[in-house]
Amino acid sequence: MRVGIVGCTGAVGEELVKVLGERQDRLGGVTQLKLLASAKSAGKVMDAGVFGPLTVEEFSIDKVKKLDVVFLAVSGSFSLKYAHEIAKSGPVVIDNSSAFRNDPEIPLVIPEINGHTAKNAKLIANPNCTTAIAAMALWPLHQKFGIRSLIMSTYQAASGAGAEGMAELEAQTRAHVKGSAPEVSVFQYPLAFNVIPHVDSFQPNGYTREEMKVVWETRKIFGVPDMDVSCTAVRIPTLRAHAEALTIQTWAPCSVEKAKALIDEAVGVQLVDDPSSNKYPMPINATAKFDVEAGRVRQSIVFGDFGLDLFVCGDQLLRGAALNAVLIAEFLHEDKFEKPSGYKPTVLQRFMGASLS
Ligand code: 11C
Repeated sequence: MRVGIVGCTGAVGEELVKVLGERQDRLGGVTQLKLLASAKSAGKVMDAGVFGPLTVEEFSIDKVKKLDVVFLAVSGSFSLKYAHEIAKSGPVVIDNSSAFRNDPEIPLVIPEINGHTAKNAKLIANPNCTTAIAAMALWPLHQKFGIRSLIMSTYQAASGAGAEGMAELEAQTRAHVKGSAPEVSVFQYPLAFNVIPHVDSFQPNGYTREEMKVVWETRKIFGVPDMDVSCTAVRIPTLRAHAEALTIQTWAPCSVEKAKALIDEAVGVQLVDDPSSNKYPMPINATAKFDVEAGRVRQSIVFGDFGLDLFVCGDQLLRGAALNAVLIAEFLHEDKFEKPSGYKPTVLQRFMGASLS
């Protein structure tokens, strides 16, 4: 497979190079890897691991049209301008930006959940990290119990703001230790020793765009346009793994034991749930791991037999970006597009649900 990465010098671009190196066998081997970026980075030599040192080239359509897959790890405005043109010129485009996620014509894909929607697509959107990490733990529960509503609170790492965000957190932490004033440019306030309930721009409804991405994207990936979803997104001073507290209300009765067994069996999620020995998901352990960690599973006090609380952590740059994108390419290569069965609430359940709320 001939592969290109546009935006190779960013935090996600660098992870794409590493993940491709690790998993290239699953793509039938990567015979050519082209690293592309803006004119500013062109000429830079990058250590591309198993692919050796590679020189970054300035992006142009001509340079990508003979490739099989092009990953875009660039801004939404770049994707809007070039993604369709690249796809028309030949390669399949897997776009990590938010540009096309809400476009009904473009599949938004987590391969383990809705890979079938990518069949024959030339342009595929990769979800927001916050959505993808939660979805991995929620999907097995949704298939069995049917998620009627989801309430999420997030604890998001600095890497969500790219390599600059991580560098700013590290610099602020060093400044704090030295007793000097923190410099702030990426985040709205100092992030070190603080939490900031503001990720992305505020929307007219008072939610942030990050919070609304969780609403829009979860509905689209699960194929449930009327799922009730609400999110409060908060930036915290961790480096690269997001943590999320999830509360679900289900259509069918659920139990902690069954939920744990379902998470344990699911691909891409690891059950970490043994409170008696202080084992639960944490960013420090989820960092650099392909699997999302899920644990602290409890029967909901609010929703009783029809609800659960849980806590998840996932590497923002991997399941939240680079790994998911590479898994999409693997899924296309494998060419298996069975549609998984989701839970369908009965008419009676819907009627009873409506009369209870
Ligand atoms: C953050 N979730 O943590 C964002 C980063 O829509 O792909 C990813 C933004 C996106 O800041």
